Amino acid sequence: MKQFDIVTIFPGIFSAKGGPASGGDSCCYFDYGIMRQAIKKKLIKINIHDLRKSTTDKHHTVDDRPYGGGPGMILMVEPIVKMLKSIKKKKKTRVIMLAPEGKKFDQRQAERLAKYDQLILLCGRYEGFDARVEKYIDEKVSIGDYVLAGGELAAMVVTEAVARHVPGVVGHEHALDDETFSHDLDYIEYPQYSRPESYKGQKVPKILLSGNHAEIKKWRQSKRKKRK
Ligand code: 6GU
Repeated sequence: MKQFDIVTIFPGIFSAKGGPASGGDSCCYFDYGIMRQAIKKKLIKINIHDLRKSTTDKHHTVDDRPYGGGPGMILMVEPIVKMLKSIKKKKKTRVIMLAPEGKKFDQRQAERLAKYDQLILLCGRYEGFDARVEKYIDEKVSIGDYVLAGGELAAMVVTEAVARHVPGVVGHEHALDDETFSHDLDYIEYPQYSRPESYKGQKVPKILLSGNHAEIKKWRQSKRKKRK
């Protein structure tokens, strides 16, 4: 069982009214497809933590204006440290801050992070975090060179990409051992077709209907393209 603990000021993004992904009955992203199955089979566990629950003032303040001035608000250090303390740590835990200035996430990073028992994912909002939060994290991760309003989408991306490396999460129909399915991201996979055999003049290549598996394999290899 691999555990993901996502810390956010918008828990509803992940589980409206605490959906099945977090033990309730409404729905959100992780309540579908491979992620839903992985949770149901107890291969992974995803906990969503509302940062506002770690505040001490009556207004549940999580953000404040930066010293020295400047636009926007930043996430305060105290609620975050309090939250990190309250999340029970597994043996091998990694605390990750999702931030656009972080190290670029890719398939290799996903494989690396899959080696931990637990990932704590801190979602930023506003103009970022109080710099003193950095002492409490292990690394910063970004999902690409563009700016998002917050780390929540990035946390979803990281969670799914890492979860796919947990044995049993990706089913046999996508078995990693079939060489034509070798997840070599330098290549674009061969084109695939399903019914109907002919669609508005576009026909399924004859070879795929031949039943000749050796020839089909050869054809598919020939159709794989190097990615730009
Ligand atoms: Cl992790 N956060 C934000 N706010 N924007 C991003 C990102 C993260 N990764 C790419 N853009």
